[in-house]
Amino acid sequence: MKILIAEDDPAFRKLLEKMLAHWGYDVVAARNGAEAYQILLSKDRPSLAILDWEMPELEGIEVCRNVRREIHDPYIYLILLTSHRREEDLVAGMEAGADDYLTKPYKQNELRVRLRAGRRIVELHEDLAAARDILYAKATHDSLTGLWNHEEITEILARELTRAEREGYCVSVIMADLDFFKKVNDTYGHLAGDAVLRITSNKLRAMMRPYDALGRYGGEEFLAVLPNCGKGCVGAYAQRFCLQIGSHPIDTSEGIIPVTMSLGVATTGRNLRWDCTTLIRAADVALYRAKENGRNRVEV
Ligand code: GH3
Ligand code: MG
Ligand code: MG
Ligand code: MG
Ligand code: MG
Repeated sequence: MKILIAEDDPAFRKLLEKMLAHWGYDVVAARNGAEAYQILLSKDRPSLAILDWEMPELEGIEVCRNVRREIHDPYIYLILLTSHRREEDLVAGMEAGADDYLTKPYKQNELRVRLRAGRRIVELHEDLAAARDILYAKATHDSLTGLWNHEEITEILARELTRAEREGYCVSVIMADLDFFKKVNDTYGHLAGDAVLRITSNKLRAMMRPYDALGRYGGEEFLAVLPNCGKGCVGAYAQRFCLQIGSHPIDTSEGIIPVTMSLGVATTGRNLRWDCTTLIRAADVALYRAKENGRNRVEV
């Protein structure tokens, strides 16, 4: 584990460095508080820090305050190591954000086990962060296709509409639905149907700009959110989708499956207030028309 030592006394710093390296830590050293804080702000920051109190430029206690104010993730475990031995100092140090407080001259074994306790806290934070990331991914993505799920793509659309109104550009959506998909399942089986959904998702995603969003709106329905894309732009987009899906049958373990897609598009006006429901409903109406007019086509 990476550890920072901030200490202005060169001899004491060297001693600490050697000892921590001997205990297996990956040691980074700073000669003053300002340098220490810069290191803690850096991308590859240490997750443990031992800070002297009295240092030039920035005191250890100030480093604690800055870290707690500015850096929340990942957690940095802070230990003040100081010759300030009064109870008020300990209270002030811990109130400034230190996790632990040790006085000089320190006892080697005590420092070693206190660091171990710090490591446990850091590891707990890391586990929590990983669990949080997994939960977030699960809560926002569709597990079959990896696309945004219904709730998230709707949220994304709502956010884009707010931003578009503020910044004065339009937003378009495409509602795309695979044609006669029930028949694909009936003919080739559900696993092949799943493969078709996955491959179709990948193909659509690959055709989009990085700032567009694609979600699985329902079973075999996809919703594309295209910020800063007007009527002409969305029409061309949807035509490309339609052509790409309709002219390239999908290779699955159950055989080569021809599929087509019907698409409805809708675009916000520049000055009217548009909400999610209105825009999705408009795209849905257009999709319904595409189905009625023979499928494998785009309607506005
Ligand atoms: P249309 O052209 O009118 O859209 O006909 P359709 O058969 O595609 O539409 P319908 O709504 O009748 O049927 C949708 C089918 O999509 C039925 C359902 O079993 C299938 N489906 C929905 N989600 C999944 C899925 O996750 N995997 C598979 N394999 N099939 C799915
Ligand atoms: Mg000092
Ligand atoms: Mg369908
Ligand atoms: Mg249907
Ligand atoms: Mg459908």
